[in-house]
Amino acid sequence: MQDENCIFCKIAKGEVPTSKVYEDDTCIVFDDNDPLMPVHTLIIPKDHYANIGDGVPEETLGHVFGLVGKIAEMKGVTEGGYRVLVNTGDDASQSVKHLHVHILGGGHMPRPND
Ligand code: DGP
Repeated sequence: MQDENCIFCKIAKGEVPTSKVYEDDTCIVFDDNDPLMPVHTLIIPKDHYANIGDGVPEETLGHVFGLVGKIAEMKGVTEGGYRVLVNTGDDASQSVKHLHVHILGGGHMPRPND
């Protein structure tokens, strides 16, 4: 399942270069190109789902979220802490309509309403 106009599908297929952190059969993980924090990394399934509510198989969701701790460790943010974020839809300002999980860290982050 791919969307030929989707930038993250192109990254998943290796058609667009990116700073890859990790890859397996189901997911690719790469650094965000507009980082909000010193560590800002995205985990995506290779298959195209517009967002977390777009019929993503539980196995795929489990795999995506199961990678969070491993990637946090690889990026060196386990001790200091990190934030896991999934923007979904327009009210959350989701800009790329392909499910992605942000891992943010490397410094203190206030709560969104602080
Ligand atoms: P969101 O607002 O949750 O949809 O965040 C999408 C993120 O994706 C945003 O932080 C910037 C990042 N991004 C968009 N296009 C590219 C790209 O081509 N390469 C990389 N590495 N990141 C991208």
